[in-house]
Amino acid sequence: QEYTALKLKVKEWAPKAEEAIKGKVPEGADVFFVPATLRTETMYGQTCCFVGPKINYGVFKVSEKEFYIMTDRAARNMAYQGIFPKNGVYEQVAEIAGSIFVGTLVNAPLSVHAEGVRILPMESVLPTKGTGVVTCVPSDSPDDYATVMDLAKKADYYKIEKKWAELEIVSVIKTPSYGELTAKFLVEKLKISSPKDTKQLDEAKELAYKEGFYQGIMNIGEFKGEKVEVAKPKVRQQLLDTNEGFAYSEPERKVTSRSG
Ligand code: ZZB
Repeated sequence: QEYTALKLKVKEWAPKAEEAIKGKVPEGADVFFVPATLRTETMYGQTCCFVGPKINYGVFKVSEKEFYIMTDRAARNMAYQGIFPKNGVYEQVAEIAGSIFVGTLVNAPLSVHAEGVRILPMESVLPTKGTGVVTCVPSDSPDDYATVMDLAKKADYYKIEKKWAELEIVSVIKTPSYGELTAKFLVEKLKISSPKDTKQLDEAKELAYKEGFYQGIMNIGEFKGEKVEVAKPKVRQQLLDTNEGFAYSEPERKVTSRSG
């Protein structure tokens, strides 16, 4: 599985995260959350970035100036893919639970929300897939749409500010069957009422992938009007060229979908 790992630079730590990271990362170094995605063409629509609240994350040193946040498992894989300076070696400077990061403000490359997006909790993030960090695109990912709706509805319960889950959802891709907001359309059509409706969400994801890839037309950005099939590799290449992303491949996959 060839993913694109995206670099979301921390702009402002949540207070608890600031405390946890203090003294572990040199002054002036950049720290990035590193979600893995297969849908680079949707990055314009990022409205937040998810971590599993109960998952333990490592902060890994890539150079004196750059640190990445992801699971230990992902760091180990990356150590054999030329991402760290020495083959097979990766240095962890801190280990922090996902819940601690919630509220941290990060810069999401290409997102229309240039002011930054927040780190938010998602219960269904799998520690065994990708990097354990998931960027949120509620226009095109039914899981993400269902989760941001739930977060906004139960903001107090999740101990977040409601507005963090209510960033505008812009149209990224247009399709003949589902219109301008594929995820919203499918969540409503399949009567999905919570992120726990995993069976319907898996079905929605399948439908969204197919329709988006084969019928989708870009509705935003530099490649607006082009077919998704055509735009997808171009957006990816851009992210690689600007060093806002890098290729990450998962050597073996034990899990094929979020619900297992
Ligand atoms: C942005 C995005 C936008 C995604 C979209 C999907 C969609 P798959 O097909 O099952 O392999 N993901 C990555 N890592 C994890 C994880 N650890 N736990 C849970 N979800 C994870 O799914 C790959 C996608 O699953 C990735 O691409 C990521 O979400 C998520 F519009 O990134 B995606 C119809 C889906 N649309």
